[in-house]
Amino acid sequence: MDIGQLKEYIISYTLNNCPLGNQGYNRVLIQLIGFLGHGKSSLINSCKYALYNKEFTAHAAAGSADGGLTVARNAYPLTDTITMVDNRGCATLNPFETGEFYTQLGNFIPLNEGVEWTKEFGDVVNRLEDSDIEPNFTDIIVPVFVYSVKRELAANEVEEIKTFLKSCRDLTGIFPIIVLTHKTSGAFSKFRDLFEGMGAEEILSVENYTPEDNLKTLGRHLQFLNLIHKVLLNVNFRMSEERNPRRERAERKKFLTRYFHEREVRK
Ligand SMILES: Nc1nc2c(ncn2[C@@H]2O[C@H](COP(=O)(O)OP(=O)(O)O)[C@@H](O)[C@H]2O)c(=O)[nH]1
Ligand SMILES: [Mg+2]
Repeated sequence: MDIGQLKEYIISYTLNNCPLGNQGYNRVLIQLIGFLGHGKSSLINSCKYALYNKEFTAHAAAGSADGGLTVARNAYPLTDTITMVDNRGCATLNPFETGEFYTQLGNFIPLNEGVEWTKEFGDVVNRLEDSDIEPNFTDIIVPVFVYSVKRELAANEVEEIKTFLKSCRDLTGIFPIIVLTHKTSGAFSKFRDLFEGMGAEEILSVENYTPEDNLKTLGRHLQFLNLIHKVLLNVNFRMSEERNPRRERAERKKFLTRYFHEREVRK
């Protein structure tokens, strides 16, 4: 596909055209997860820019390099079918933070609302129960893990991330696609090998468009279109089998209940 065909494929993509129809799903939710300040918001802005080729606009507010800004869990529609979610990031990946990620990833926190970090077991259970009032089960969730190659990883963190990525796979049925950001500012091939060793199937490296540097080139645009294309290939694969959206939500809820229970027991 050339760039025009790639854009057309993405923009006109609809779940209704899957071999077995939409099976009750109506949206592809690309869920961005990762540490604070690694470029999640910038990735959303870059995808919009590459897809529509208008002036570069910062739709998702990007924060400072050390902090990052996102506290609400905001959704940014890319097309009629595809939406990107800027999840709340964190500084480390301890059991507390990962629990929050799984809750966001499983769609048990509403979109476009602030995310309260919840520590106590009672609060965690209440939040899960409350999510049943207006359950969301019509999204096909695709996890994307955003990681800046400017940040070094300690050995224990590698193990933590490996476990985390595998759990994201168990929760969503898709191994998180890895996006390495700041690719011209670090040893991205080292991280490529590292993530491949953690079981990652798709690893893309990008230089995000930013307010400071948004000179568009073919190669740079393609980085982002290729990412969305990879997402849709994963969706097509899942949608080629019979699925039940309500059952899948129930499975995600069981996963979370189990996770929080085990965490509480260990505590
Ligand atoms: N040079 C460069 N800067 C980036 C890249 N990605 C993000 N940034 C900058 O890093 C800072 C944090 O990015 P942001 O998107 O807010 O991270 P988030 O917290 O994960 O949403 C911002 O100042 C961005 O402009 C990249 O690939 N290259
Ligand atoms: Mg952000």
